[in-house]
Amino acid sequence: MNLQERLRKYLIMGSQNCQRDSVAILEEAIAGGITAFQFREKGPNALEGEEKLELGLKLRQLCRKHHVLFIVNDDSVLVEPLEADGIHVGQDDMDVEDLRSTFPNKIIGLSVSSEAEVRNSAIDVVDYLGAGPVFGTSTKVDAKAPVGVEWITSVKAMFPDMPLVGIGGITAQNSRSVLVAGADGVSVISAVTHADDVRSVVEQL
Ligand code: 3NM
Repeated sequence: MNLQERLRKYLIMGSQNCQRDSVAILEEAIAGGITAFQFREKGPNALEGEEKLELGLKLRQLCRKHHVLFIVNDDSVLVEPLEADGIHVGQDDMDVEDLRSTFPNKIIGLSVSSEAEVRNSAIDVVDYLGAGPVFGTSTKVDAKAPVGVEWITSVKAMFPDMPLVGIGGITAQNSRSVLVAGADGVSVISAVTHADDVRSVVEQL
C-alpha cells in the first residue's frame, strides 16, 4: 500500500476524546477497518509524562499487531520510544525542516488551512498534508474557521502528488464529499470516539 492508501481512514485520538477506555475504542476502530492512527494526547484533561507514554505504548502495540500506520501528534520526544511511523504537526508546532533533519526517514504530516500557511510552509520536506477544518468542529478548542471542501480541492490542485487528508467535523454522512473534493483520506476524531457503535461508523466512513 502506498501512503495515499494508508491514509484512507485515519483515526485521531487521545484519552481526552474518549468517554470510555481508549484502548477498547482503538480495537473496535481497527476491527472496522481504520488504516492509520494518530496518538493525539493534547488539550484539556490530556495525560502527560509517564501516563502519556504508557497509553501510547498500548495503542502503538495494537497498531503494530494490525498493520495500522502509527503517527504521533506534535511530540518529537515520543517518536523513538513509541517507534512511531511518523509525526504530525500543525502550524504552531515544531518546524517541519527541523523535524526532517531529526527524522530523515519518518513520515511527516503538516496541517494547512490557508494559502498563507501554504506559502509559509516547507511543503517539500513533508510526506502528507492535512487540510481543515473542513467543517465546524468542537473537538479542538483553538480550531480555525471552517474552510469547506473547496479548500481540499485547492490543496490537491496545488500539490497533485502529495497525499492529502481532510480534517475537522468529518462524519460518516459527509466523508464522501471530502473524498470527492480530492482528498485521499479522511481523518476523524469525535465521529468515531463518541460513536455508540465505533466499528459500524468506521465501516461507513
Ligand atoms: N485539527 P473532529 S480540526 C485535531 O483544522 C484537529 O487542523 C484540525 O476533530 C485542523 O473530527 C481538529 O471531532 C479536530 O471534528 C477534529
